[in-house]
Amino acid sequence: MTSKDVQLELRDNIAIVRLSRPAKRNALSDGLVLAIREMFETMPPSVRAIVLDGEGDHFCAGLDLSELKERDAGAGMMHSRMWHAALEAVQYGPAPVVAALHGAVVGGGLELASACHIRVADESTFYALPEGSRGIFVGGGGAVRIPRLIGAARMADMMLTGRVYNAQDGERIGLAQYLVPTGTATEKAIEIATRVASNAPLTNYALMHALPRIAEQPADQGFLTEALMAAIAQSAPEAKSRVRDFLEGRANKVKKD
Ligand code: 1HE
Repeated sequence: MTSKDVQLELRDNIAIVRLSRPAKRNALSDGLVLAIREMFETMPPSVRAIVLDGEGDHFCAGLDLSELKERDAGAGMMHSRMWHAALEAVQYGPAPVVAALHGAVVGGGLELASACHIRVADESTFYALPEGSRGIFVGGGGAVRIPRLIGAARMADMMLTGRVYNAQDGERIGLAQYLVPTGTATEKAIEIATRVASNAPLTNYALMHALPRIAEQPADQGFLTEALMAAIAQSAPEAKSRVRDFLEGRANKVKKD
Protein backbone atom coordinates (compact mmCIF):
# COMPACT_ATOMS: atom_id res chain seq x y z
CA MET A 1 0.00 0.00 0.00
CA THR A 2 1.27 3.47 -0.83
CA SER A 3 -0.37 6.80 -0.14
CA LYS A 4 0.17 10.30 -1.42
CA ASP A 5 -0.65 11.37 2.14
CA VAL A 6 2.78 10.36 3.42
CA GLN A 7 5.98 11.24 1.59
CA LEU A 8 9.51 9.93 1.89
CA GLU A 9 12.60 12.01 1.17
CA LEU A 10 16.07 10.51 1.47
CA ARG A 11 19.07 12.71 2.31
CA ASP A 12 22.12 10.46 2.51
CA ASN A 13 21.39 8.12 5.43
CA ILE A 14 18.57 10.27 6.86
CA ALA A 15 14.94 9.65 5.89
CA ILE A 16 12.39 12.44 6.18
CA VAL A 17 8.87 11.06 6.48
CA ARG A 18 6.28 13.78 5.99
CA LEU A 19 2.55 13.55 6.72
CA SER A 20 1.14 15.28 3.64
CA ARG A 21 -2.53 15.93 4.17
CA PRO A 22 -2.39 19.59 5.08
CA ALA A 23 -5.95 20.40 3.96
CA LYS A 24 -7.14 18.04 6.72
CA ARG A 25 -4.39 19.12 9.13
CA ASN A 26 -2.72 15.73 8.60
CA ALA A 27 -5.64 13.91 10.25
CA LEU A 28 -4.88 10.20 10.40
CA SER A 29 -7.28 8.27 8.18
CA ASP A 30 -7.09 4.48 8.24
CA GLY A 31 -5.27 4.63 4.89
CA LEU A 32 -2.69 7.03 6.28
CA VAL A 33 -2.12 4.91 9.39
CA LEU A 34 -1.55 1.84 7.19
CA ALA A 35 0.75 3.83 4.89
CA ILE A 36 2.86 5.01 7.85
CA ARG A 37 3.23 1.39 8.93
CA GLU A 38 4.23 0.29 5.46
CA MET A 39 6.71 3.13 5.08
CA PHE A 40 8.51 2.28 8.31
CA GLU A 41 8.49 -1.45 7.52
CA THR A 42 9.97 -0.95 4.05
CA MET A 43 12.52 1.78 4.79
CA PRO A 44 15.71 1.40 2.70
CA PRO A 45 18.37 -0.42 4.75
CA SER A 46 20.81 2.49 4.35
CA VAL A 47 18.63 4.69 6.60
CA ARG A 48 20.25 5.32 10.01
CA ALA A 49 17.89 7.96 11.45
CA ILE A 50 14.42 9.22 10.57
CA VAL A 51 12.73 12.61 10.88
CA LEU A 52 8.92 12.63 11.07
CA ASP A 53 7.20 15.89 10.29
CA GLY A 54 3.91 17.20 8.97
CA GLU A 55 3.20 19.45 6.01
CA GLY A 56 1.39 22.74 6.60
CA ASP A 57 0.64 24.64 9.79
CA HIS A 58 0.00 21.59 11.98
CA PHE A 59 1.92 18.42 12.77
CA CYS A 60 -1.22 16.29 13.13
CA ALA A 61 -4.88 16.76 14.13
CA GLY A 62 -5.23 13.15 15.31
CA LEU A 63 -7.74 10.55 14.25
CA ASP A 64 -9.68 11.42 11.09
CA LEU A 65 -13.02 12.01 12.77
CA SER A 66 -14.90 11.73 9.47
CA GLU A 67 -14.14 7.99 9.53
CA LEU A 68 -15.41 7.54 13.04
CA LYS A 69 -18.47 5.52 12.24
CA GLU A 70 -20.46 3.12 14.35
CA ARG A 71 -18.20 0.22 15.16
CA ASP A 72 -19.12 -2.70 17.34
CA ALA A 73 -16.75 -3.57 20.17
CA GLY A 74 -14.81 -6.09 18.09
CA ALA A 75 -14.29 -3.70 15.17
CA GLY A 76 -13.30 -0.92 17.55
CA MET A 77 -10.69 -3.16 19.13
CA MET A 78 -9.28 -4.16 15.72
CA HIS A 79 -9.10 -0.49 14.70
CA SER A 80 -7.11 0.33 17.81
CA ARG A 81 -4.87 -2.69 17.22
CA MET A 82 -4.21 -1.43 13.68
CA TRP A 83 -2.95 1.84 15.17
CA HIS A 84 -0.85 -0.12 17.68
CA ALA A 85 0.83 -2.07 14.88
CA ALA A 86 1.60 1.11 12.92
CA LEU A 87 2.99 3.02 15.90
CA GLU A 88 5.03 -0.04 16.95
CA ALA A 89 6.54 0.05 13.46
CA VAL A 90 7.57 3.63 14.24
CA GLN A 91 8.92 2.95 17.73
CA TYR A 92 10.60 -0.39 16.96
CA GLY A 93 11.39 0.32 13.32
CA PRO A 94 14.68 0.40 11.48
CA ALA A 95 16.19 3.53 13.08
CA PRO A 96 15.58 6.17 15.75
CA VAL A 97 12.86 8.68 14.91
CA VAL A 98 13.04 12.42 15.62
CA ALA A 99 9.62 14.12 15.49
CA ALA A 100 9.52 17.74 14.25
CA LEU A 101 6.46 19.23 15.95
CA HIS A 102 4.59 22.41 15.12
CA GLY A 103 1.02 23.64 15.44
CA ALA A 104 -1.51 21.05 16.60
CA VAL A 105 -0.14 17.86 18.14
CA VAL A 106 -3.46 16.55 19.31
CA GLY A 107 -5.20 13.28 20.02
CA GLY A 108 -3.73 10.57 17.82
CA GLY A 109 -1.15 13.12 16.67
CA LEU A 110 0.24 13.18 20.20
CA GLU A 111 0.06 9.38 20.29
CA LEU A 112 2.13 9.27 17.09
CA ALA A 113 4.64 11.80 18.45
CA SER A 114 4.92 9.72 21.62
CA ALA A 115 6.04 6.70 19.61
CA CYS A 116 9.06 8.67 18.38
CA HIS A 117 12.37 8.66 20.22
CA ILE A 118 13.09 12.39 20.32
CA ARG A 119 10.58 15.25 19.99
CA VAL A 120 11.61 18.71 18.78
CA ALA A 121 8.86 21.32 19.07
CA ASP A 122 8.78 24.81 17.65
CA GLU A 123 7.08 27.67 19.49
CA SER A 124 3.82 27.31 17.55
CA THR A 125 3.25 23.82 18.98
CA PHE A 126 0.28 23.00 21.18
CA TYR A 127 -0.72 19.69 22.71
CA ALA A 128 -4.17 18.39 23.62
CA LEU A 129 -6.13 15.19 24.08
CA PRO A 130 -9.64 16.20 22.93
CA GLU A 131 -10.82 12.59 23.10
CA GLY A 132 -12.51 13.41 26.42
CA SER A 133 -14.75 16.04 24.85
CA ARG A 134 -15.41 13.87 21.76
CA GLY A 135 -16.73 11.04 23.93
CA ILE A 136 -13.98 8.63 22.97
CA PHE A 137 -10.69 7.35 24.41
CA VAL A 138 -7.14 7.16 23.17
CA GLY A 139 -6.58 4.06 21.03
CA GLY A 140 -3.17 4.47 19.45
CA GLY A 141 -1.02 3.44 22.39
CA GLY A 142 -1.32 6.82 24.11
CA ALA A 143 -2.57 5.30 27.36
CA VAL A 144 0.75 3.47 27.61
CA ARG A 145 3.21 5.95 26.09
CA ILE A 146 1.94 9.37 27.20
CA PRO A 147 1.99 8.64 30.96
CA ARG A 148 5.60 7.54 30.53
CA LEU A 149 6.39 11.03 29.25
CA ILE A 150 4.31 13.20 31.58
CA GLY A 151 2.73 10.90 34.20
CA ALA A 152 -0.80 9.52 34.42
CA ALA A 153 -2.09 12.49 36.47
CA ARG A 154 -1.21 15.05 33.79
CA MET A 155 -2.63 12.87 31.04
CA ALA A 156 -5.87 12.38 32.99
CA ASP A 157 -6.10 16.16 33.50
CA MET A 158 -5.64 16.75 29.74
CA MET A 159 -8.42 14.30 28.90
CA LEU A 160 -10.81 15.26 31.70
CA THR A 161 -10.56 19.02 31.27
CA GLY A 162 -9.46 19.50 27.65
CA ARG A 163 -6.36 21.32 28.92
CA VAL A 164 -4.11 22.53 26.12
CA TYR A 165 -0.36 22.83 26.76
CA ASN A 166 1.57 25.43 24.82
CA ALA A 167 5.05 24.78 23.47
CA GLN A 168 6.91 26.11 26.52
CA ASP A 169 4.84 24.19 29.03
CA GLY A 170 4.94 21.09 26.82
CA GLU A 171 8.72 21.13 26.92
CA ARG A 172 8.71 21.77 30.67
CA ILE A 173 6.54 18.73 31.45
CA GLY A 174 8.37 16.41 29.05
CA LEU A 175 6.24 16.31 25.90
CA ALA A 176 9.26 17.53 23.90
CA GLN A 177 12.98 17.44 24.64
CA TYR A 178 13.83 20.47 22.47
CA LEU A 179 12.07 23.81 21.99
CA VAL A 180 13.10 25.92 18.98
CA PRO A 181 11.85 29.08 17.22
CA THR A 182 8.77 28.80 15.02
CA GLY A 183 9.54 27.32 11.63
CA THR A 184 12.81 25.64 12.62
CA ALA A 185 11.71 22.29 14.06
CA THR A 186 12.44 20.31 10.89
CA GLU A 187 15.88 21.84 10.47
CA LYS A 188 16.72 21.11 14.12
CA ALA A 189 15.31 17.59 13.83
CA ILE A 190 17.53 16.92 10.79
CA GLU A 191 20.55 18.23 12.70
CA ILE A 192 19.74 15.88 15.60
CA ALA A 193 19.04 12.96 13.26
CA THR A 194 22.42 13.50 11.59
CA ARG A 195 24.11 13.23 14.97
CA VAL A 196 22.07 10.11 15.85
CA ALA A 197 22.98 8.53 12.51
CA SER A 198 26.67 8.84 13.31
CA ASN A 199 26.35 6.53 16.35
CA ALA A 200 27.29 2.87 16.17
CA PRO A 201 24.17 1.05 14.90
CA LEU A 202 24.27 -1.37 17.81
CA THR A 203 24.14 1.49 20.31
CA ASN A 204 21.08 2.91 18.55
CA TYR A 205 19.54 -0.55 18.50
CA ALA A 206 20.09 -0.89 22.26
CA LEU A 207 18.50 2.49 22.92
CA MET A 208 15.46 1.71 20.76
CA HIS A 209 14.87 -1.90 21.71
CA ALA A 210 16.53 -2.60 25.06
CA LEU A 211 16.12 0.65 27.01
CA PRO A 212 12.28 0.88 26.96
CA ARG A 213 12.03 -2.80 27.89
CA ILE A 214 14.58 -2.48 30.69
CA ALA A 215 12.55 0.45 32.01
CA GLU A 216 9.55 -1.92 32.32
CA GLN A 217 11.47 -4.72 34.04
CA PRO A 218 11.90 -5.25 37.77
CA ALA A 219 15.29 -3.83 38.78
CA ASP A 220 17.08 -7.17 39.12
CA GLN A 221 15.99 -8.25 35.62
CA GLY A 222 16.76 -4.80 34.24
CA PHE A 223 20.30 -4.94 35.56
CA LEU A 224 20.84 -8.32 33.89
CA THR A 225 19.35 -7.17 30.55
CA GLU A 226 21.54 -4.08 30.72
CA ALA A 227 24.65 -6.19 31.33
CA LEU A 228 23.82 -8.48 28.39
CA MET A 229 23.17 -5.53 26.06
CA ALA A 230 26.34 -3.76 27.24
CA ALA A 231 28.41 -6.88 26.55
CA ILE A 232 26.98 -7.27 23.05
CA ALA A 233 27.44 -3.60 22.19
CA GLN A 234 31.01 -3.32 23.42
CA SER A 235 32.13 -6.54 21.74
CA ALA A 236 31.23 -5.18 18.28
CA PRO A 237 34.25 -4.28 16.10
CA GLU A 238 32.84 -0.77 15.65
CA ALA A 239 32.89 -0.17 19.41
CA LYS A 240 36.50 -1.38 19.58
CA SER A 241 37.62 0.95 16.82
CA ARG A 242 35.73 3.96 18.27
CA VAL A 243 37.31 3.44 21.69
CA ARG A 244 40.77 2.99 20.07
CA ASP A 245 40.22 6.26 18.14
CA PHE A 246 39.60 8.09 21.42
CA LEU A 247 42.53 6.53 23.24
CA GLU A 248 44.85 7.40 20.35
CA GLY A 249 43.59 11.01 20.19
CA ARG A 250 41.62 10.73 16.95
CA ALA A 251 38.10 11.12 18.38
CA ASN A 252 36.30 14.21 19.69
CA LYS A 253 36.35 14.95 23.39
CA VAL A 254 33.13 15.70 25.21
CA LYS A 255 32.71 19.49 25.19
CA LYS A 256 30.30 21.92 26.81
CA ASP A 257 27.81 23.35 24.28
C1 1HE B 1 -10.31 17.16 10.41
C2 1HE B 1 -9.66 16.91 11.63
C3 1HE B 1 -9.80 15.61 12.20
C4 1HE B 1 -9.25 18.95 11.06
N1 1HE B 1 -10.55 14.72 11.53
N2 1HE B 1 -11.05 16.23 9.81
N3 1HE B 1 -8.84 15.38 16.80
C5 1HE B 1 -9.48 16.53 17.14
O1 1HE B 1 -10.47 16.55 17.83
C6 1HE B 1 -8.90 17.79 16.57
C7 1HE B 1 -9.86 18.40 15.57
N4 1HE B 1 -9.25 19.47 14.82
C8 1HE B 1 -9.10 20.73 15.32
O2 1HE B 1 -9.33 21.02 16.48
C9 1HE B 1 -8.63 21.78 14.36
O3 1HE B 1 -8.93 21.34 13.03
C10 1HE B 1 -7.09 22.09 14.44
C11 1HE B 1 -6.80 22.82 15.76
C12 1HE B 1 -6.25 20.83 14.35
C13 1HE B 1 -6.68 22.98 13.25
O4 1HE B 1 -7.54 24.11 13.20
P1 1HE B 1 -7.62 24.98 11.82
O5 1HE B 1 -8.51 26.15 12.12
O6 1HE B 1 -6.25 25.24 11.32
O7 1HE B 1 -8.29 23.99 10.74
P2 1HE B 1 -9.84 23.59 10.53
O8 1HE B 1 -10.54 24.65 9.72
O9 1HE B 1 -10.47 23.21 11.83
O10 1HE B 1 -9.71 22.23 9.69
C14 1HE B 1 -9.39 22.23 8.32
C15 1HE B 1 -10.05 21.03 7.70
O11 1HE B 1 -9.51 19.85 8.30
C16 1HE B 1 -11.56 20.98 7.99
O12 1HE B 1 -12.17 20.29 6.93
P3 1HE B 1 -12.93 21.14 5.74
O13 1HE B 1 -13.42 20.08 4.81
O14 1HE B 1 -14.00 21.92 6.44
O15 1HE B 1 -11.87 22.04 5.14
C17 1HE B 1 -11.63 20.09 9.22
O16 1HE B 1 -12.88 19.44 9.36
C18 1HE B 1 -10.54 19.08 8.91
N5 1HE B 1 -10.04 18.42 10.10
N6 1HE B 1 -9.01 18.04 12.01
C19 1HE B 1 -11.15 15.03 10.39
N7 1HE B 1 -9.19 15.26 13.33
C20 1HE B 1 -6.43 6.27 17.85
S1 1HE B 1 -7.63 7.12 18.60
C21 1HE B 1 -7.18 8.81 18.47
C22 1HE B 1 -8.33 9.66 18.89
C23 1HE B 1 -8.18 11.06 18.47
O17 1HE B 1 -7.23 11.44 17.82
S2 1HE B 1 -9.42 12.11 18.97
C24 1HE B 1 -8.88 13.69 18.52
C25 1HE B 1 -9.30 14.08 17.13
